[in-house]
Amino acid sequence: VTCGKVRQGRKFPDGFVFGVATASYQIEGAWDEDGKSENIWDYLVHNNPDAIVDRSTGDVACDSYHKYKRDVEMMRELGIDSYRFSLSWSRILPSGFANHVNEAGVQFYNNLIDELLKYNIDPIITLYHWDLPQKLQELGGWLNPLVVDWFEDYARVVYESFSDRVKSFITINEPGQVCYDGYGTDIKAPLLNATGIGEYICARHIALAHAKAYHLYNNVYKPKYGGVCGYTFAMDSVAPLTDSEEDKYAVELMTQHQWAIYSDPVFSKDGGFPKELLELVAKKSAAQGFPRSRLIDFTEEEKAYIRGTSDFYGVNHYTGSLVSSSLYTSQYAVPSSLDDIEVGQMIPDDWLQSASAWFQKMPDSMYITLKLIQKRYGDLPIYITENGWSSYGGIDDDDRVDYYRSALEGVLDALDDGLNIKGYYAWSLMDNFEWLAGYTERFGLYQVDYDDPELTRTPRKSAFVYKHIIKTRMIDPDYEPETNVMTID
Ligand code: PNW
Repeated sequence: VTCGKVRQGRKFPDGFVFGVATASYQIEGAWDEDGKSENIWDYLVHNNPDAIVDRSTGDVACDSYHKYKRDVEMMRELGIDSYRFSLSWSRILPSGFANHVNEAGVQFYNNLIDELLKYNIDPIITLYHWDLPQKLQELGGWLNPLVVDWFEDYARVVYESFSDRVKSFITINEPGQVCYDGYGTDIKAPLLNATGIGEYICARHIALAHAKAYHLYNNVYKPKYGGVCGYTFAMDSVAPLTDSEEDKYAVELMTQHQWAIYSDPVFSKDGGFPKELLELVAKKSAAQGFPRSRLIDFTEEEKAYIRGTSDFYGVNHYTGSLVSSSLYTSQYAVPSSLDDIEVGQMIPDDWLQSASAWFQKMPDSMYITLKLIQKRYGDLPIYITENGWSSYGGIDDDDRVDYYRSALEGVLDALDDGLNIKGYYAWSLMDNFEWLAGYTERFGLYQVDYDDPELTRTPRKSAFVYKHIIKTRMIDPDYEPETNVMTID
């Protein structure tokens, strides 16, 4: 692997989309305003404050509910083409169900969309970025098979409200993080920690829910308005520890565990869950005395229903690891999905550590990740729907600048190889509520001053560098911003 390789003069193709991404709970605040009800993150931060590193909440966050015009102004400063944001389900449907639509919630998003369109910024909506209405969680959330219908009902309200002006939808952000982090472990709300059980039940329902929402868009709204509907996955770059066949197989198993269990049902030729994973979990489950496998396969009819239900592949990429079965230790809970695959991971010491414990800078990881998609599913339209670096704060964010430059070099390398990459969204427009890490980890191109009641946003060095890349459509490794004053060009 090469690190920091730069070939001068390469340009991003015409029509390549540059954007920034955010998510509702992480930026909006206004947690109980204008009829919004509690979601699983509101519930977690209010009832279990110790679960958040700095005991903070998203009650106010960046207050984008009130400051959205400033947010759009920042996007104009950056010169981006497109903004990816998510909708708060409990703001639109306070009961969780479609019996009552909260018009004030819909109005907020209408205002935001209209402000974006006024300045030619293309909105791309994520329907679900982790903030399930708490009332639905009390009914089991993503573990209740009825969630498939609840999600379709919500999607219908979203499409009815916005698809006249919004042409791109993403059903769900990172099913793996919803299922594994939220139900199979305790890394995200609702912290269920049903290891080896919750993630597999959820994996089934979330694929069906996505597919149902896709079919609805495809059958009813696409013919009327045009537009596209896709699905976004978190992908680490997984590489073998050694060249051995065993370690290559470990890469395949880790891939199946991390993301292919969610994306194969939609993108693989035959559909359904990955074969090896199905077999391993069935075998382990039997040995553990379970009367049936903890991972329930789809029926043939379900497989056909889910297969092919995405107009593009959305990838959120940050980090990577080296994997090997020799790194597996029996420290994992039994049952659990890491115990099911018996693969371990390691991070070499010389990969730069970010402010997030899980996040080190792996050389060439963007390129490797994009090639993994191509290898598994062939050539298909790809959007990089998130990518960015975490720091502890501060305006001179040289590590973030380096990270963006190398990731975007990786995108250019992949474009050179003929991959159909259509756009790139930086995570994130500004610092925001970083889930269990609260406000201790900063991902923003703009710094947010949380001590200031105005929540003033200030551009970091990386904001000027990203702006320059967008404007020139090239990566200049030597570019240094001459000013710290942002303007709208
Ligand atoms: C994303 N990984 O999650 C989320 O979509 C954002 O909401 C979040 O703020 C951002 O990353 C930063 O954490 C991730 O496997 C999911 O390495 C998975 C990984 C990384 C980030």
